[in-house]
Amino acid sequence: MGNSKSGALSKELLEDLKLNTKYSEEELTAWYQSFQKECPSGRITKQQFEGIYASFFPDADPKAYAQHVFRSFDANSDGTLDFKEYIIALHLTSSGKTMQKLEWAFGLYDVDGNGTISKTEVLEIVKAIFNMICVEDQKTLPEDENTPEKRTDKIWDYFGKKENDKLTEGEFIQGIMNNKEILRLIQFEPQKVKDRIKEKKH
Ligand SMILES: [Ca+2]
Repeated sequence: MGNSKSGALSKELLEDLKLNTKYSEEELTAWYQSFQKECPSGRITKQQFEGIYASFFPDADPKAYAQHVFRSFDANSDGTLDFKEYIIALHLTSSGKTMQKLEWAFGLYDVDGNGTISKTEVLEIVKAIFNMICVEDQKTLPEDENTPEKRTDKIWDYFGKKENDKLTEGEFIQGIMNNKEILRLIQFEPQKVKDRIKEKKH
């Protein structure tokens, strides 16, 4: 990542992002311009990132989820994301390529970063996801997944794991490939995020 603080989006970065996100040149250029305006330093802080999520979900509490997403993209843990990390953080979650998305999801769920996922870590992320579902929508969830605990049990059962077992990245990805239900349960209604981002940008 060059540290060009001002000016246009470099051709290299643009190509890279087009490849990684499926967004058009026009969209990326427009987002880059507003990013530059809001973050003249070229980096976005955790607080600013939380603010963006808060504006997407005014009737819910996305803070915890935003923090987890932020953590999973802040590779060097310096508390900021550059434009590339920011775009991927905001958009990979809703529209990335499958394998890339699954690798990212593993990092999201591996809260302590030790290379495996425990049931407690699943529950932590599922709780953060529940905070983003407004009360009205929560009422429409199926009986066996309408609390973070139930949903976590269901996910853990699908993976065929016992209470204190751990999930490796390989098992995580394989499990999701084998059972589409898991993917639905581990993510926050991606279509909704996508719609909100669209509403916001246009
Ligand atoms: Ca872990």
